[in-house]
Formats: sequence, structure tokens, C-alpha cells
Amino acid sequence: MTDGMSFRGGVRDTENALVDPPAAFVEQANVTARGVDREWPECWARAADYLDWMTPYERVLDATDGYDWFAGGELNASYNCIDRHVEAGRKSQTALRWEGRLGETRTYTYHDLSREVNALAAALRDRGVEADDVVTLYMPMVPELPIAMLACARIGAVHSVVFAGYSADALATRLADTGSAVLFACDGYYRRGTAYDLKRKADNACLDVPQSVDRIVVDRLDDDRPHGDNYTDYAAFVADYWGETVAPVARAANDPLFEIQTSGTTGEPTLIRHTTGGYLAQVAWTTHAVLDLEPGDTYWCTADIGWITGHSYTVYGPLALGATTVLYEGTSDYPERDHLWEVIERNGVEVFYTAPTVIRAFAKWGSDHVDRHDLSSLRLLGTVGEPTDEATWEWYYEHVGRESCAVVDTWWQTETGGVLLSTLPGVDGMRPEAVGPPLPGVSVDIVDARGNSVDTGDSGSLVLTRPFPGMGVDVGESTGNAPEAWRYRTGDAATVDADGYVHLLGREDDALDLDGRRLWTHEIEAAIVGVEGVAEAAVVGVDAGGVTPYAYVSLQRGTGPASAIRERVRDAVARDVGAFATPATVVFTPDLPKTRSGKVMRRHLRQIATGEGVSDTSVLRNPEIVGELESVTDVSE
Ligand code: 6R9
Repeated sequence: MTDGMSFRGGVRDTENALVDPPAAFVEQANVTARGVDREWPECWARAADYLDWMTPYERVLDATDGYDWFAGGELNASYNCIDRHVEAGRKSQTALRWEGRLGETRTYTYHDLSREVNALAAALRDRGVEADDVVTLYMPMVPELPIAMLACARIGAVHSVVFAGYSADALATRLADTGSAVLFACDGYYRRGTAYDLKRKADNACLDVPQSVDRIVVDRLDDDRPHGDNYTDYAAFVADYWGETVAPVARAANDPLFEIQTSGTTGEPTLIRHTTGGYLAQVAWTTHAVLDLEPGDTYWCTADIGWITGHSYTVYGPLALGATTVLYEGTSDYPERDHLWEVIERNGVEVFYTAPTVIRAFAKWGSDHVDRHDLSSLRLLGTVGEPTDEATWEWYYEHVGRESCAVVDTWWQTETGGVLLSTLPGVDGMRPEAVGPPLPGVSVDIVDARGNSVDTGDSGSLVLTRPFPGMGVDVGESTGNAPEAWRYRTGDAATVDADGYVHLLGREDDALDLDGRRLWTHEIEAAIVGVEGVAEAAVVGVDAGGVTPYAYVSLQRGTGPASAIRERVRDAVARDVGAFATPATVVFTPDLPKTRSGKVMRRHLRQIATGEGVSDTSVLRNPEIVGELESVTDVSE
């Protein structure tokens, strides 16, 4: 290991030295000092500076009625993501690079993107779509998806992207809830070389909604099936509008830009509305300060646009900064297990952002897949979505980053719009397992069940204690009129170490109450993943007259025998956490059920363990694993 750093189990370990970011990275970093020259909320003016405003804002925050960031200001998101770069002479720079499922590629310069977005915006306008109308986008990772998002933004319509893996029922609910009268879909999409029908799901959904829905379909499948009477073909829809330009509509900072559903890994999914000015400012600034992106950089975020990470950091952040964003239709391991690294090498990706679950999957297959590629273009690596354990951090840092990249672990949520907790990569030391301190302007507290702050190093509920520009509409609660009376309970458990770095411990809903003590999933999982040969672990509490921990463990390639590892898993938990937390049952599985946004579905594992039957698996990337796990009967050894 580098710098005398040691990797040990136990998430509260603050003895680990901070790892300095590489000197070559620091030299070129966008942000080199944490210093904030203005108090909250004025310090957030620095985020608004990354945008072009049609009407300058009057106040950074007007908290007289709700939280109106950049009040009085007007802007257009599509102007900020396209026109200003064209005007600045970047029209032949690549804006969007698409890597299709079947090996195809498409490249859109900022000029091309402008042409596409203007044509579609004109077609939508002529179809009668007006500012504040909701347009639903039910599409996989094809270029038409970000194009449609930006076309909506251009005319002030609110986009509502529904993840393409969702069922017809889920789409119907979203259409009905939003009252959306325009739906974009694809005829289908490819996953692992197999074609899936999307249009039939869209048809079924439309049968179930009260309003009539205008349907436009993008031809993605290579077949000759007619789309049917209910549909307008996308190509025909825009055909008469090539070369037209649509003036970007001025939107108040507080006007909605889009609606999106939370991923619902624990509770019921809810609909979040994001604003135009506050959201875009937070996303643009964090893309600059945390992801260190500069105009012209080539950047890849692996998240599907159907989730918030894809909205903020595949589409809006990189395009607002004038970077080149890679759009990848494939799954990371298809057709080959080194496809991900090949995409980085081929495109010269400089900044790479993914989920720890993706990294763990690659670590599981061994490092030879990554080692054979030239990844020297990379300078910054990011993670998001789940806690990153030390072993995963180390693998990412060494094998992907070759110890010469800065690594940021970024915490945020659908509700927060953009990153809130992370190191500033050119300023702060890196601590594996910790996301880092709150970004300047962000305030947090860790509280116990009664809402009182806990001592440094103790765990509790992570609460945000100051509003921030990217906050979704109506996120948080106020106990009074002053902004200081605002609180938002994140639903995550965390602890803060002596250096002020926040360590995430898991979702509160997934907590285990063992022997009168409250334990968070990551505390036990981190101990298990520290066992040599273990690639991934998920722990759930099974209530059978008292809660017992069940561990689901997947092993690295070539590791065995499982029986020896089972004992090591138990020993590690007893040592690092305590004997009371030792898993009663350890189940070995080739994979864990994960959402396509890279989160482990512990809820499904709990349902499997109790035999109660697994609810809807449509958000899973690997639904087949649920059936496999359900058929494992002898789990106790
Ligand atoms: C962006 C996104 C939010 C939940 C969040 C937390 C988990 C996100 C994390 C992390 C540990 C990180 N989460 N980033 N946990 N370390 N760096 O993922 O949004 O889909 O709404 O999920 O993801 O539990 O509360 P969303």
C-alpha cells in the first residue's frame, strides 16, 4: 500500500492517514483552496457564477415563502448546456459520444446537438407543448433521450424520465400522477444482445391513464415492424423542422426543470421536482469543483439517465461545463468483461464516475481485465450510490487509477439534486471509507433517536441543517420561518470522525437491532468484505423472535473453499464488530440483487431470507439472482 497506509476492518478507524491526492492532479485542479469568502447563503453565489443568466438574480436566497434560490433570476438550461458553448467557439467539439449496445458509435458536436435540440423543440412547440407541460421520456440510453430532455428545457416544458426497465404499471402511474400528455418511447432496446420490447409496455401503460397521450417513438430495434396508428415516428416528427431555431424560453430560477422518482431501494418511491436555477447551479459547480471537469474534457458517468445520477452527471453537469460526455448503452460486462476499460481507453476518458457495486464486480473477476488496458488518460475517479469499503477503494485507486488519480467518494440523493458531501480533490486528503467533509456551504449533523447531536465518532441519523440550491421542491421540514429552522432527515446513518470526514453506514430502514444495540449494514459488511477472497457482502436482519443477521456473500474468482471462508467471515465480524453481530447464516451467491442504479436491494434479500416472497423485481439489473437465491434451501451450512 502507498504512504504507509493500512487497510483494516472497522469503519470507525480514523487512524488511517489521509492519502494525499497525486501532486500532478493538484497542480491542475480546478479548486485549490477550501476558503469561502462569504457567509452562507451568499457563498452559494459561486455556484450561480457557473451559469449564464438572462436576468441576473436579486437575492441568493429568498426564504420568505419556501426556499427560492437565486430569486428574481431567469435562465434557460438548454442555453447553458448548448448555445453558450457554440457562441464561445466550441461548436465542433464533441458534446455527446454514444457507445451503442451493438458496437455502434455516434458522435454529436455541440453544433449537432444544437441542431437536434432546436428541431425537436420546434416540433414540440408546434405540437402544442407549452412551458410547464410535463413530457414523459421512457427511453433507454440512446442519444434521443438527452436531446429530448434539452428540447423540453428549451421551451420550458418539464421532463419526466421514466427508467426504461420499469413496468407498464409504473409508467402508467407516473403518466397519471404528472398528467403528462406527451410520451416519448423507443420501440425497444438491447440488453446483452437481446432485443426487448418497450413499445408494448408503453401501449399497455397508456390504456390505464385517464388523459389521452400523444406518443412519439424512436426506432432503436433493427426490425421492420410498423409502429402502429397510435404512434408518430420520431424521425417523421422532426423531419419538417431541420434548420429551425427556437429561442430558449426564459425560466425563473425557481421554475421546475424536471420531475424524477427516487430509486425506492427502501421505502416507496416518491416524485421529486427540481428547479431550473438552483439545481443547475449546484450541479454545474459540483461538476467543476468535485469532478474537476473542465471544458473540453472527456468524461464518463456510467449511470443510466433514468436515475438522478444520470440526469445530473451524465447530462446537465458535463454539458453545462462544455465537456464531452460519454453515453453508454451497454452493460459493463457485455460482450466482454473488459468492455468498460476498453471504452475508457478508446475514448481517452479523463474523469470517470461510477458506483462501488460496479467496481466490486470488476474486482471480483480479477485485475487482469483492467491491467491490460492503457488507462493513462484518467486523472480523477469518482464513486456514488453506496458506501465504498476500503478494499474496493484500494482496488479502484491501484488498478484503475494506477495510484496517479484523485479519488472522490460523493454522497448525495435524488432529493439533493447534486453532490453535498465529498472531498475537494485538489484540496483535501483522501480517506478510504469516508466520503469526506460537507462541501463549503453545506451543514450536517448526526443525531440520535431523540434528535440530539451525538458525540464525534458516534453513529446516528444524518441530517442536513441548511438549505442548499440543489434541494428538490418541498424537501425538508421547517419548524419556524428562519432558514436555521430548516432540517432534512436523509434516512442514512453516518458518523463523523475527528477530521470532520463523514462515514456513511447504510440506510436507516436497513438497520439491525441486535441485543438492544442498533447496527448499520455497512458496519458488518465492511468487516466481511475485509476477508480475503470476499468480493461483495450484504447483511440483513431477519426477525424470528429476535433479530438475527444473515449475510449474503459473493467470492472473488478462484477463491475457495466456501466452508473455510464462512468461518473467516464469522471471525471477522466477531472481531471487528462484536460476537453479538456474528451472522447466524452465511449464504454464498455468485451475485447480489442490485438495481440498475448500482444499489444492493437488501429489502429483497430480507424477503428471500424470511421466505415471504420478493416484490416487484423490475428495477433489478439481475432479477435472475432472486430466483436462484430463493431456491437455496440449505443455507445454514
Ligand atoms: C445519487 C444517488 C441516495 C442514497 C443515499 C445513500 C446512498 C449515495 C453514497 C451513498 C454511501 C455514498 N448513497 N451516495 N452511500 N456513500 N457516496 O445515489 O441518489 O438514488 O437517490 O440514492 O444512496 O443511502 O441516501 P439516490
